[in-house]
Amino acid sequence: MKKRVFLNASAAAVLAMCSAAVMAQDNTFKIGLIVPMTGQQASTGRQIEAAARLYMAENGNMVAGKKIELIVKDDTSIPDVTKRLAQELVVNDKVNVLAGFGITPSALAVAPIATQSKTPQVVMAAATSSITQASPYIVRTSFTLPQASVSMADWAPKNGIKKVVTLVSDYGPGIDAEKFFKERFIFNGGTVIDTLRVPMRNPDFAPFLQKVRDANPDGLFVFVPSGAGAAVMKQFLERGMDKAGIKLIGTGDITDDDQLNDMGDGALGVVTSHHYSAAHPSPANKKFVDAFQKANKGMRPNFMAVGGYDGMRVIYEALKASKGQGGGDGLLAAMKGQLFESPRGPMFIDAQTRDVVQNIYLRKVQKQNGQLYNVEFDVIKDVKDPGKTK
Ligand code: VNL
Repeated sequence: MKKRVFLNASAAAVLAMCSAAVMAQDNTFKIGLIVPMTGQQASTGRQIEAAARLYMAENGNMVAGKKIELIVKDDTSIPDVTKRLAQELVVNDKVNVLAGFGITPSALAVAPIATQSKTPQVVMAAATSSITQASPYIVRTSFTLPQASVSMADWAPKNGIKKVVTLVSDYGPGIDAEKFFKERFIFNGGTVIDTLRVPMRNPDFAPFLQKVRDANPDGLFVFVPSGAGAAVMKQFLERGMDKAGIKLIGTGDITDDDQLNDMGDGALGVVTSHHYSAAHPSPANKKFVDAFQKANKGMRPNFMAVGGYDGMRVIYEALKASKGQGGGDGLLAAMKGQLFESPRGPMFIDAQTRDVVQNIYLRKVQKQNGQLYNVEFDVIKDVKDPGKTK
């Protein structure tokens, strides 16, 4: 009799455990974060992962009764790898959201998977305008190159830079930067003497910079992806191009907060246009930067980190609003139209385009507390992606 009671009790316990396991599975909400953690874009993955973990530490891992699980995968910035990882995450892990995407080709490689599986794809880094048109399930929390570039094309000719050469990485975001800078710059009365494109992988900037030096423009407009800016800056200075009177300008990718403080005083005075600076003077940003540095051995967050942090916010709030109902479509609907204060300033997910509308700041590299920062001195408010109106 005693034995039988024991058996029954243990059977009940096993049953309870089983259903707890099933429940736990049902109650898990999985985010598959695919980023480059190694290779040329490793800093992008490091920044985004750190920011995603910070967001979770600050906001807990229970949302709408579900336990959030973050699955991080390294795609080494190879689009075929990104695609395979996304497939595995959707089919095997049954993730609820795909997120990350360090470079444009990786974001584009996953778009068909997002569409077929009706899985929201939150692009936290890649910034070619057309990405959001590759799938109705893509939502972007980073920026677009047209968005950042036109503001520089408005600022430069008013500030003595009338003849420029452009130098961009030869792929999606670089071509966007070149096109939108050039069009607006010429519209504003400027002259583009030459448009140079450097290979995206293992670029050698030297021969291109020599060409620029010989052309002797007022300014050199540069776009290179996050992680490559320091190399351009070094060679620009080594060639004495600043001393020759050529002003280095560009989108903020070149004075990336991840590298800026190590670029040396030669970077002082460089003006760029971008959506995020670690020096953005708002209480929300101070709190973000302090918490990020505290959690990451003093690492300064860059614009990739803020894209990751805000991307997590968009996912959390969508899950809350849809109460975990409605699957991918329910989530997507709740991502559209989100309006909130980011560490970068106000930001908005345009419901029509699923792209980010945000302020673009003009910033100058200056010293604050002995460190180099992009110090904001002007703002163009609520900029929509100019690439979408074409
Ligand atoms: C892209 C755009 C990548 C801007 C970046 O860094 C960047 C992209 C990795 O769309 O590939 O700063």
